[in-house]
Order: sequence, then C-alpha cells, then structure tokens
Amino acid sequence: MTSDNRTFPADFLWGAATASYQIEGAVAEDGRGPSIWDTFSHTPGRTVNGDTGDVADDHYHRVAEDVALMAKLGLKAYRFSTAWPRIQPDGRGPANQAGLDFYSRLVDELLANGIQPWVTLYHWDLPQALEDLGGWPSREVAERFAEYAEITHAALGDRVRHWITLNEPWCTAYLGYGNGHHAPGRTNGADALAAVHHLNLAHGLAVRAIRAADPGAQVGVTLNLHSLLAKTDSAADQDAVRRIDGIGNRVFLDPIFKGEFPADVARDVAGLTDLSFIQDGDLATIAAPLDFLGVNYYSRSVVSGPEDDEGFHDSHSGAWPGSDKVQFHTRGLPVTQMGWEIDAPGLTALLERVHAEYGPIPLYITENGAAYADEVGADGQVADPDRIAYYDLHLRECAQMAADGVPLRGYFAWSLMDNFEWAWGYEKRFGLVHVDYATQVRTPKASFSWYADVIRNNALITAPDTGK
Ligand code: IFM
Repeated sequence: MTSDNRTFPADFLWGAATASYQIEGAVAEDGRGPSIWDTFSHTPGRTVNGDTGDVADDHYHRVAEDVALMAKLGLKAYRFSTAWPRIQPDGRGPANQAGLDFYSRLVDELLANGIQPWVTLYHWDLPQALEDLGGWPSREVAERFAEYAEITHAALGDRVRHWITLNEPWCTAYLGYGNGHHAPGRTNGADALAAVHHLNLAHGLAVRAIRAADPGAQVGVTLNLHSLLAKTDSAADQDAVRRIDGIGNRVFLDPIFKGEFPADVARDVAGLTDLSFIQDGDLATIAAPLDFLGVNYYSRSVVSGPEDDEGFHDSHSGAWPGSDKVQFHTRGLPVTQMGWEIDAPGLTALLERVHAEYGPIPLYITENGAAYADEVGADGQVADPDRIAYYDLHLRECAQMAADGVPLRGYFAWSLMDNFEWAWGYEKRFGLVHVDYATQVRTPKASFSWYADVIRNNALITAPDTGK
C-alpha cells in the first residue's frame, strides 16, 4: 500500500534522464558513424510511422537551451548517454574528437549550472560496424566496449564522477536478438543468451577499465528489473515466476553481484544453448564490486504457466528463451499511454527484494515515468495530471522506502523531454517538457512545475490535481 510519508532524506539526489539516440538527432554530423538504430529505424516496417532518430529533439544543436530547462527544473543530476558511434564511428580505433567535444561541452554546461553529470555509456546505439561483426552475441563486442569506456572516461573523467556502464541490458539482449522488436531486429533465443553474457562481460571489463584509470569514480549499472506476481498459487504459475525472474532478473543480478550464472536458468535454456560462451574467469570479471545499482521501473507483471502439460518451451525465438510459453496478464488497473499498468507498490516490492538478496548496495531509480498523449492547449499550457499522479504515487513509495532503511539514494524521472520512443516512434510522450517535433519548441508541462516543487521542497507537498 502506498504510504503517507512525503519527505525525503536531506541528501536525496533529484534527477532526470534521457538517452543519446532518443534526443540528439544530428546523426550524420561531425563524424558520427551509423548505429544499429539508424539502420533499424530506416528499415520499412520497423518503427511506428517509419519514425527515425535523424532529428529527434535536435538536442545536439540545443544543449544550452536544454540545460537551461534543467536548471529551471532545479535538477541536481542529469543522466544522459554518450553515443558510441559519435565517439568511435566504427566502434573501434581512435576517438572522433568532435564527438568527445560535444559531450565535453555538455558536461561543462551542466557543471556551470550546478548539475551533476551521470553518464551512461551504452543506451542501445551500437555502432553498425560492430553489429556487422556479429553484434552482442559476439565476444569481441564486449572487448571493444571496454576500449570505448576507457576512451570516454579519459575525455570526461576529470569532471564526470558517476558512470553507468549499460542501460537495460535485458532490452538489448532479448528485444534486440530474441524477438526482434528492437535493433538490430534479430530473432534467435540462443543469440539473445550469448548477448546477455557478453553484455555482462562488457560491463565487468568497463568497470575494470574505469577503476584502473580512476579509483575514485562511482561506477554502476542500470537494470530494468521485473517485478513479478504469479497469477495463482498453482505450481505452474509459481514456476513461471521463477523462470521469468531467472531469465529477466537473475541472469544479470547473479553474475554481477555473486559471480554466478543461475543454475536453474541454465537448465531452462538447455534446449537452446550449453552456455559455452561463458569462459573461465568471465564471472569473476563481471562481479567487479560496484558503487551503486540503478533500477528502472515502470510497471509490474503478472505471469502464469502453460495450461497444457507440454512444458514451457517450444520456440527458438522470442523475448523469453526457454520459457516462451509463459503468459503475461493484465489486471484491469489503470494504464499509461504505453498500455502499462500502474502499480507503484511493485516498485517497493522490487527494491526491497534487491536490497535483501543483493545488497547492501546504494540504489538509485535511474528511470521512472509515464507516457501520455499530451497536447499544448489553446492557452499554451500542457496539462498532464495523469503523469503528476503517476509520479506522486511512485515517489510516495520512494519516500517510505528511504524511511524504512532501503538504501535508496536518488531518483531520475524519465524523461526530461518528449523523445524518440524506439519502435514506438514519436507517438508516446514521456517528457516533463513537451517537444513540438515540427518546430522544436519546448514547452514545460504542468508536471515540470510540480516536479520542480518536489525538488525544491525535498518533499511531496503539492498534492496532485488529477483533474477528475
Ligand atoms: O524510453 C525508454 C528508455 O530508453 C529505456 N527505458 C524505458 C523507457 C520507456 O520505454
């Protein structure tokens, strides 16, 4: 149940997040190479309306204006990602200085406004040249990632203290290589599992590279962990939870925090792979100690097992290799524009579990937010009461968790501004700031002022006006 606690610890970090391909545009400027998302979004039928990130929010040319908005919001931290193909156009070899200069200017602008830069090194825009070499199912990409991390840290590490290696490797592996809904659009469960391991390895190698150069750096990873409920207490439904937890959560958490690959998942996927891509020493590399864990949370999932006796697995593609017959259910709860059910207590259940089983480790919510079909009204304002209500519900959970001793240190709203929502294109609006894509005019929404009040007060003082 959502609590009435509405205040936050004095040092709670208030932020907002974006990602390179979703906002930057300028895809062919200053030496940037093509990424898998350029290729994918330009392939007919892959994104809604054929939308691409070619221009997006044109943030590449509007850094000063966008940082001014962040300052107005009162952000203490801004989480953004660096585009690997801007820094290494082919994913290997010497740095493209113009790409590094862009991020260096952004970092300087943030610091000049008193905003901590939090850099995510990988938010899905893999250089196309590395996909052509085999992509994340190939071990070489993990090695190249460590080199890219080192180059990026060398350019920005004198000013950036917080580094996130990967954003949501679940999406990269299973949506990119399992069901093909994301770039590069491949559909092979065994490849997805190899990608999981090489993403974990890339993370561990990057942590090692950053620590070697900068022992004082704060390094973590961002996972979109699944908060799960069984549809019933039947054995099949309980097993569905175990399986989705294994393939969705523990294949990342166990290697990273325990240096182990979950044995039950190895059994679940035995029909697809023998996991021989896990080499001696890899798990120790992956388990390099971290300074924090970032968790992205939007909704909770209810799952059930198959109704027949034919087992959980019958397909070689899909987002849940080895467990593709697990069913996902809705409960009739209110949904956001994405169709995702709103379930704020699911966030508490998730973080309490992570803290109990994988802690102690400082936790940050590195994304949380909601899409709605916002419009600029005749009065020039954007009223988004549903988004405010969504934030309010989730932040009440956060306040209570912090009071209850869960080491939750900060919160990043997703997103600072409307942007390219991947295969959904520009239809889904997650921003605190509305973006008119034809004119690039930015209009802060009502949620922007509301969140600014939360940050200023370090508390949820203004109750949401749901307009209902
Ligand atoms: O827009 C995405 C973001 O890139 C990753 N996390 C989920 C968000 C909403 O779908």
